[in-house]
Amino acid sequence: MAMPDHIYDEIRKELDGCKNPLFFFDDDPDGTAAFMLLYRYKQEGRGIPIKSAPMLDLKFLRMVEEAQPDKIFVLDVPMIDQGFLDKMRVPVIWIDHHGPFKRDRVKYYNPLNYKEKDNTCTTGNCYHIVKLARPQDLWIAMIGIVGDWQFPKELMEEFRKQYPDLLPKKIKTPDAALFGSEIGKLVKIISFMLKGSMADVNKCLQYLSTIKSPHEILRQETPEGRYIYNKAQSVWQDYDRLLEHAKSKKSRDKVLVFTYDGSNSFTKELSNEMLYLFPKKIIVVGRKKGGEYKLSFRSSTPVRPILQKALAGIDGYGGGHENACGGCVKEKDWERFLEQFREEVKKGKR
Ligand SMILES: [Mn+2]
Repeated sequence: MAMPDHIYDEIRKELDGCKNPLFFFDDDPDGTAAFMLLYRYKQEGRGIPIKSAPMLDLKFLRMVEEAQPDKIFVLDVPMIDQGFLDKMRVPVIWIDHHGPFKRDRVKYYNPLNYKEKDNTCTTGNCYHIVKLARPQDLWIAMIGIVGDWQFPKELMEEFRKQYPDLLPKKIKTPDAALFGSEIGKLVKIISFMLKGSMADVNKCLQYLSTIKSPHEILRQETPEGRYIYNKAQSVWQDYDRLLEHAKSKKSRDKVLVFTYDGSNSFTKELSNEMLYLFPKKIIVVGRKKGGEYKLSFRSSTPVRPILQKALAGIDGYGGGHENACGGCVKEKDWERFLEQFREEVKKGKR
């Protein structure tokens, strides 16, 4: 286990000791599955996915005022603005596996603070919090774990026993699970479920909180499962079109850049799949929106240090994991940023 047992107990007590929790979570499979696990356990409160930027800041103050929570949980969100924490009048519990960061006025749980290099995903940690009460939610945990390219042996084998059709014996690596199995398909469905209008996303989240088995979605066995499946299908078509486009991009050096204009944010999903298809490249996927590029970086070697150096003198920011991170760069600085990025990649090779 990534964190000591008593830590998981401590977080469970935080959950037990509140009546109306507000959950902020990253809108990817890891953040969403982490929220689902805690929400299905608690059966109270509400959740708000953090879309478009990997940061919880004062923009979200209004939502806190509306929800009037007695406790706030922040799941899989890499950054919290100290200004936001200073304004909170209720306890804030932050469970994450990025950074680690230092912030005041928050209870911060990160496996990296316990074991060096243990970046067990937020879902994996949340499963340890609730598993005794809800062992039947292992399939929910799998969505976040596989979605974050992780493959913890024991849990995977347990899941394989429960759902051999979703994770066949031959699948032994996270990328094979993500891109070549039914559990991987479910990860994509949940990813795509989170696109589009907030009203519809909330409806899907509400449905997902009642679903008992992954087959309800994959085989469309219940109205709730079918709704989520169909919603994902329509988004999937947009995604496939962009993926085809991205695959046709040629790059002469190590860096493969693909940018697009569009209403849906697919940078995480596209960059993951592009790295799977082009494992030797450093993948940069950007979506142009409101005068800036929202970016995802993927590489089989550390890319975060390159990103951080390339941001020197650039109007933008970035962060995340060593090999998978995100960022944002103003349009006016985009070309210069790319030059600096390529330059840093070259320097690294020398
Ligand atoms: Mn994560």
